[in-house]
Amino acid sequence: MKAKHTKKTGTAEAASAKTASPVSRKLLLEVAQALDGASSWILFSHMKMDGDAIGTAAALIEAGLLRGKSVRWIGPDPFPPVYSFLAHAESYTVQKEFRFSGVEGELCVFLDSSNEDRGVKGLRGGIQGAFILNIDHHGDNSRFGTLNCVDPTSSSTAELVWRVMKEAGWPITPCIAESLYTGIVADTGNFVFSNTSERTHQAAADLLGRGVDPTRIETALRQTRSLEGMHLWGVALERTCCWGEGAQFAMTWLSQKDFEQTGAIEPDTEMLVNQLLLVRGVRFAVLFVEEEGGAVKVSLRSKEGTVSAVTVAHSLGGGGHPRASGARLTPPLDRAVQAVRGAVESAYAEWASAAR
Ligand SMILES: [Mn+2]
Repeated sequence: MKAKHTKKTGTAEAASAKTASPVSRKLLLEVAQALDGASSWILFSHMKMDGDAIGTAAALIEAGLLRGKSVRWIGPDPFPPVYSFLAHAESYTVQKEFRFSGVEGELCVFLDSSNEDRGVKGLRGGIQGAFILNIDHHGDNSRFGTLNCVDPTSSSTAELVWRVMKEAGWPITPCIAESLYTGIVADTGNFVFSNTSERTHQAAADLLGRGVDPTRIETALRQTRSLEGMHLWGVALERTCCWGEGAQFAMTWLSQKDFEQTGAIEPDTEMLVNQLLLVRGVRFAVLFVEEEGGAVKVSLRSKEGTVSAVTVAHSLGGGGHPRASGARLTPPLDRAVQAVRGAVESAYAEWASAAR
């Protein structure tokens, strides 16, 4: 995105142009029809499943059961315990490999996955012959589905699933509402990220009207940090350093040794990278986490008015959204740091020359 500095007009047209959805009402209905036409649904969650992936799957399980479907929910990674307050959390099964059985009437539903490899390993080829429904909001979605419902203007896959249900007139029970609301707050950082639109708030208002208790979700999701995790954040925050033009890039890192010394675990790093954006003047943040196997997980966050996080992520073989992306690099950690700093700087040079 070559977002030049445009003066904010604050007009309604500007706001609606920003959020005009590429997904038509007709397509929303086609999604509902595809779901209704199948007798059994297999829901796939992507690796390192997040609140959006989980919330949408939980909502669809409830909707599927209400519609008399048999529903399975699988993914390659363990279920993050923080989301176990949601209904149907216990239905999730870890499955590393998947081969489509070829049963008629079975629908494979990918939620919040920009490509099928983000789902269950071995899927390529393994899923031939299946009807794949791809519901997602990642701009880099590879449109791998038989039916693709992809909307990068949607804050979350949950917001998109809400539109499907509304358009089709499906009942949105309190349990579906809570699941979808959780997906939305997870992906918008409680309605503060730039993906938050008028439509996001309309969805939230509708869901709140169905009995969602936002405090229950906030307590379950965020007021759950372990003491070990807080100590790990302390280590990472103390190491934060800034560089680049106007010191607008910030980074920090965590090694396996830091996890050992604090007793923290990898999920404790969730939301950590966002804290770096709290430093005055910082527009781009990077967190490096050395994983157990040695690979280096890189999390990228970007504010408006600088290089996009997904541009940098793509140059590193990763993906994601303009404002939040990630990649996984080979060890050692210090070489990954050099590679990412170089990628940020060259993407910035290109962005700055295009913006001038
Ligand atoms: Mn999402």
